[in-house]
Amino acid sequence: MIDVYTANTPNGVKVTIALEELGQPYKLNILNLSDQDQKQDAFAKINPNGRIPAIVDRDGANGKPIRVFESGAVLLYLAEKFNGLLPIDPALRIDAIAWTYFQTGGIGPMMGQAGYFKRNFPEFQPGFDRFNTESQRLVGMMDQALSKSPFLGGDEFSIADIMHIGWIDRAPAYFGFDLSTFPSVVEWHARVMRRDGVKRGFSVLK
Ligand SMILES: N[C@@H](CCC(=O)N[C@@H](CS)C(=O)NCC(=O)O)C(=O)O
Repeated sequence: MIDVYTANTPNGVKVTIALEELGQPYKLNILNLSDQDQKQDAFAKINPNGRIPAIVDRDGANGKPIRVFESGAVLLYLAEKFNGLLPIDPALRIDAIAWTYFQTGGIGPMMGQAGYFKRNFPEFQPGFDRFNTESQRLVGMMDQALSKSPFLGGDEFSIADIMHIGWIDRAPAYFGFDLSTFPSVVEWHARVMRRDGVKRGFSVLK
């Protein structure tokens, strides 16, 4: 059984989507981020970075529980453990993993900071512009890739798509991101949101 520690956020939804898509049972622990549940000592043993999402696999390697933090690592762990959500072909597989890193190193922090400036320092335009411009460039890269294949990792839906869907879904409301200039991303968003596992992954957190 997998214990999931998460919340209703673009990073938090990744793990519930992955487990729903993989058809695996899990125990959901929803943390209250406003109450700082993620900064409590007990949670630091699961994620020393004090953030969600994270998991504990009660049946980890060598029969011992294992904790995994950082959403990219969590999805890789689940994909490998349950043999799904990653292409078998080595070239396609590493491409899906590259897009997974792209999300945690690019889309996540850039969109996160754009939203932060929009909400907290709306009068400081240079702060917002810096992160919004970079977000636009990164989504432009996704648009290029998605104009050639239905999913970020190629023909197969994979963890690469799960990493991005919550961010793309929320960016318009979060910081006024205009998706309409990225038609392939708009089509991909609709394609991914139609999947039953994706729908369930979002709805269990609402
Ligand atoms: N790189 C991390 C980012 C995790 C992250 O920033 N999570 C946010 C929610 S979307 C969080 O826990 N925020 C609460 C806090 O920073 O205290 C990952 O991909 O797992």
